[in-house]
Amino acid sequence: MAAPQCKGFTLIEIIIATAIVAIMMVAVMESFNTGQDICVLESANLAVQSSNTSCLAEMTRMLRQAQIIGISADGMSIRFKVPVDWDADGDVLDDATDELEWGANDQKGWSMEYSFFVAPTEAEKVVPPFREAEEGGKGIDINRDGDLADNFERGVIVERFYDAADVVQSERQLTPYYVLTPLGNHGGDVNSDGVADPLFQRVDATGQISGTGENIRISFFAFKMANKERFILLHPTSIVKARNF
Ligand SMILES: [Ca+2]
Ligand SMILES: [Ca+2]
Ligand SMILES: [Ca+2]
Repeated sequence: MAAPQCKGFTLIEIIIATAIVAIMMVAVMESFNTGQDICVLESANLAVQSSNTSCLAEMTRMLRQAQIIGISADGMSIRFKVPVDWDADGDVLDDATDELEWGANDQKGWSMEYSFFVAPTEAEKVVPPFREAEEGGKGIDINRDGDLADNFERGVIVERFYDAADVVQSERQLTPYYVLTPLGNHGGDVNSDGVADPLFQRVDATGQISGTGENIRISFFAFKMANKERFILLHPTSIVKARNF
């Protein structure tokens, strides 16, 4: 009777088994990384969306009651006043005439502005150091129009208060992410659909651009890098009936 053969692993079998385990490990790690990427992207997306909502709601709320002073030629800023209870008597009306009293920041005669402000340069070190976004340099199609040929200026929307003598008294950043506008062509076409994309634009009741329209279209492209390759680009828009042009 032959002795039972003690069957071990051959070298080939061990190499194959090791290779299979290694391939499985790589697959697991990759799915973990992808999961992490999606998670990072999703949380950045939510953050930008929620900031968008509050920033757009804030501008909409103020402009709805505003007396518009003017929109800049490139559509990247708007100046206005709102009714103010400057004497804290519980109303925004002149005691003698019953007319609305206009101002800003609770001060009669003041005005306020929402404006695109180019993010400071690296030397200024106030916000993360990049003011220009070049698709070619980054290798990403930021405006998702199928090419790497577009360059943008990155900025933020700021709120400024001017006193009655037209001197800026305070300034605050409204958007915690970047707002894009074409480099060298502020207010131009961001998403390459042939239509300019200023922050503020007068439109008529049907939403068509009109120099005498009584509505204001507020619109911007919010941009945020989630990590080195992934980014968020949102385009919140709102139309406000401005009663006091
Ligand atoms: Ca008052
Ligand atoms: Ca592009
Ligand atoms: Ca456009």
